[in-house]
Amino acid sequence: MTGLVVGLEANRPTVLADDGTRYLCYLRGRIHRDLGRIMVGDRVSLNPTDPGEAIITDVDTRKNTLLRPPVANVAGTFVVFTVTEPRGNRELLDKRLVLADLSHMEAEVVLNKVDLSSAEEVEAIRDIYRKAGYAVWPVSSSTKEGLEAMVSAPRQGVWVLVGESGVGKSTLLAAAIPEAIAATGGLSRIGRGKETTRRVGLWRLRNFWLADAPGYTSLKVQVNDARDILRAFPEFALYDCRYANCRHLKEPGCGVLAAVASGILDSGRYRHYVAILDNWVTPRA
Ligand SMILES: Nc1nc2c(ncn2[C@@H]2O[C@H](COP(=O)(O)OP(=O)(O)OP(=O)(O)O)[C@@H](O)[C@H]2O)c(=O)[nH]1
Ligand SMILES: [Mg+2]
Ligand SMILES: [Zn+2]
Repeated sequence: MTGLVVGLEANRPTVLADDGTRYLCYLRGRIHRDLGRIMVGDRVSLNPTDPGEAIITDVDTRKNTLLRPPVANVAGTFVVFTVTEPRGNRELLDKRLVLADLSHMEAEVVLNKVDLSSAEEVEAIRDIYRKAGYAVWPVSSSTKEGLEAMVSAPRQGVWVLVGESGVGKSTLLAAAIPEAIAATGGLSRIGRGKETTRRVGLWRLRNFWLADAPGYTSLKVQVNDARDILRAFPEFALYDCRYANCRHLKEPGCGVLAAVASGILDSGRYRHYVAILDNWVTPRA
């Protein structure tokens, strides 16, 4: 049978088999040597041994991995952003959206703390990211406004909350999966300071899984091709450029530059695109 690793306690994986049964697992010899490498989110083959216990015989090849928190096969990230308290840095938001794309993950934008923000500002940001093709969820983790709409949207697989410190990732987790907090006696603090722990669990939320540890993805990557960055700026493709391979920097007849100049295209998104190109793209020699 096959299943999904939903927990990892003292290196013993808990697997939810496809028939709905939970097994506390051991790893077989060959895989045992790679023990450190089994992760929540892994798809595995297993053979039951005793009631509630099974041996893992194989681990599927991963689609991608996140290191903080350690989760395999991440389908998507919720990039949490706040308009106020703290005033969010939109360049970091755009970087996280690019990173998700580069890692073959979907991304959705969560605008948290709407109870503290001006409705106009929230609507302006929402509009920019909707036009860029992202699902945007204005929510308040405090009042739970918008939370139901966010969690009940159709999506599949394993999702992780990511974002800057203080935007409310932990509060959002507690609001979305109170059982997780009750079960663990607090939120896991993976990869932060001295409290680093390997514990991370997956919780079923409607039609997807949510990791109970937020992400602090490193915002440094190396990319060879500007087109890999452009995929995360799909709204630029709405404008026609003279050259098919236009990078929208200084090329004559660039429709993106014209759209920014006339104010149709958000200049922030454009500036961040240029900054990301500068920071991350190393042209092939
Ligand atoms: N008013 C209001 N406050 C919120 C909301 N969400 C979170 N907060 C508060 O914002 C502060 C930071 O929230 P956390 O959940 O700790 O933020 P975090 O993203 O987990 O921060 P780090 O763990 O440092 O990365 C806390 O004081 C929360 O109570 C919200 O929707 N509205
Ligand atoms: Mg937190
Ligand atoms: Zn162009």
